[in-house]
Amino acid sequence: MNIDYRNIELRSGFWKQMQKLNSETAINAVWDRFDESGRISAFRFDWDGNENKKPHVYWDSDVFKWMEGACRIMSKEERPDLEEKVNMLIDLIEKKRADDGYFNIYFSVCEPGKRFTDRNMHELYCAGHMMEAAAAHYYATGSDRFIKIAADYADCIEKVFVTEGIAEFETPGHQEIELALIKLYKITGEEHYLKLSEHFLKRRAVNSKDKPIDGNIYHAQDNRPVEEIDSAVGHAVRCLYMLCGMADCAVLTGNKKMFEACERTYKDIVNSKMYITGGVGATRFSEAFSMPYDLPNETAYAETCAAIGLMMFADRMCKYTRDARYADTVERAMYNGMCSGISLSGDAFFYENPLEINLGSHRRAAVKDGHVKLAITQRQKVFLCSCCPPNINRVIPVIGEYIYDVEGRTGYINQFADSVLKAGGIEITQKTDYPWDGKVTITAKGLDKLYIRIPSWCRHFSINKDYTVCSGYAVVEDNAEETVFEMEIKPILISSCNKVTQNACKAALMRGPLVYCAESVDNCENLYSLILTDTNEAEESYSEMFRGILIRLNGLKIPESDELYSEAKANYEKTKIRFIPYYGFANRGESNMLVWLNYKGGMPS
Ligand code: FUB
Ligand code: ZN
Repeated sequence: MNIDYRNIELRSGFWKQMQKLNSETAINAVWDRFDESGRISAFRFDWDGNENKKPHVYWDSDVFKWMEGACRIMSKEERPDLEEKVNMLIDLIEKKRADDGYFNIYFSVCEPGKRFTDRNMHELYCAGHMMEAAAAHYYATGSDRFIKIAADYADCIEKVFVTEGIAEFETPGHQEIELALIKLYKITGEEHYLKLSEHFLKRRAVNSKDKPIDGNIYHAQDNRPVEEIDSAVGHAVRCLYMLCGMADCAVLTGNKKMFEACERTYKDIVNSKMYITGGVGATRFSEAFSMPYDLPNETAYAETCAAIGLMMFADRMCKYTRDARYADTVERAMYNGMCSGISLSGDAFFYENPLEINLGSHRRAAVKDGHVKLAITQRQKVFLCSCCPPNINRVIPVIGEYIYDVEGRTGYINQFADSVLKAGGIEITQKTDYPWDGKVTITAKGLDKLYIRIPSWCRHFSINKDYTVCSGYAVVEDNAEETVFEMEIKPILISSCNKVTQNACKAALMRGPLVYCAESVDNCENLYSLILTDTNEAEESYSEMFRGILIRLNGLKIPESDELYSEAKANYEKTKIRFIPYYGFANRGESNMLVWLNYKGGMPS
């Protein structure tokens, strides 16, 4: 049985609050900014030649992602305001598209006659996002109007790239259309869309095999044919969207080699290229994956879209393999690297998500080291390149899909949230205040077996009935009475592999799936003078503002001194170190911030 977010209701708690924030604030805030910046009116194709207002090559995609988010909200709530905007855009797309189905603002308005001549100009990427928006519209409204427009465009692309082979490049410069074509295939049942997706995947890197290795070849993953890859290279979002397409395509076409490439590359990411927050793409140069274990904190790029891409990929892998470890990665990215991308107020966003802010470095960069680029320290309402905010808009409404899955009479709980799934004769409910509390009370109807993920961060758990363990899940067969799954959630200090040199002698605080950070606004200005020792006597308190639990730990502080050098002494002072959930950093003005703090455990015995 195919279930999707429409089968799932969130009832309360963390994700329900996020959905409320998204549908009441974020979706409107992003629309307003897109309207002000000219992204919406660009759909009228009325650019007047003013260079300052020139439509950007990926404006279409920003708006398509917003439409996807709006449609997903519309499928759950009465939202005539969103419906009107979506319809207005579909009207414009229908009116402005070319006779052969082609639709692209930049190449219709700014460079007519140049379609499909420059691989780096995001045409196929924008097309993919149109298909995804159209799929969401189809599911939300049942109307086939937009999906037909998207299918016409896909037919046009197929003609140009396959049947006639007249495009000036072979594969998308920015992957996305591969996974989108599969959505189109699933709705229309037309196999040639799946074939087109497979075509784009299989042609990638085929012609660059003999080219000299330089940065460009990695940027868009042109270094190796997809079936051979074993590491994540280049632009992180491109790589992750490609992996999503590969996983889907491999499963639908039975391509074992392609699926194994997904498994290898996933391992490379989570074993050496992922921040503790689930952020990926460590370097701003090329917005790319760096070398293994190169995970600098202050200059972490960790684009919000990349964390979302990792969620999307890991979720697919979880569903295709039924291995709960993939869902651990989803959880890591969704609570931390993705949620840090949106302000607590819901109307401002981070594109980059650093794990360290040192305002001193920012002042120095401004005065002396103009070439040093650091992430901004405050969330913004819109960016010149604004891919991340609408990506949040579209993911939060479908978070239910990450929570549950069903196959035949077997149910899967991959994530925990106060929610209910109803599909066919099956009903699964979770009652919980997760991630703040580890108790989840579950009822299941119409199932033979229920798989409950045992998170890898969880050291102790209990279940009130018999269960077996399979691939990271507790499997419960007796679902007549409610199942009480209880995870011990408490603050834990985490260290990183010593190959991550930036984190040597440091530890990060986690509580359940949440990563915490210390900000100077709650502590001292110089966070580098703080030392973590243990979590004994950790104090927890609930904060309305952060919609969650804050933590206070006993720790040490190196005394302030103006003496440049002096004899080393362990003359630390006792102090309290205050932490907030990482997703909430930079919501109270500019502040220094650290995820990884100095750590000093006891001597080995
Ligand atoms: O290029 C389109 C989007 O903008 C990418 O996915 C992001 O990384 C940003 O470059
Ligand atoms: Zn982005």
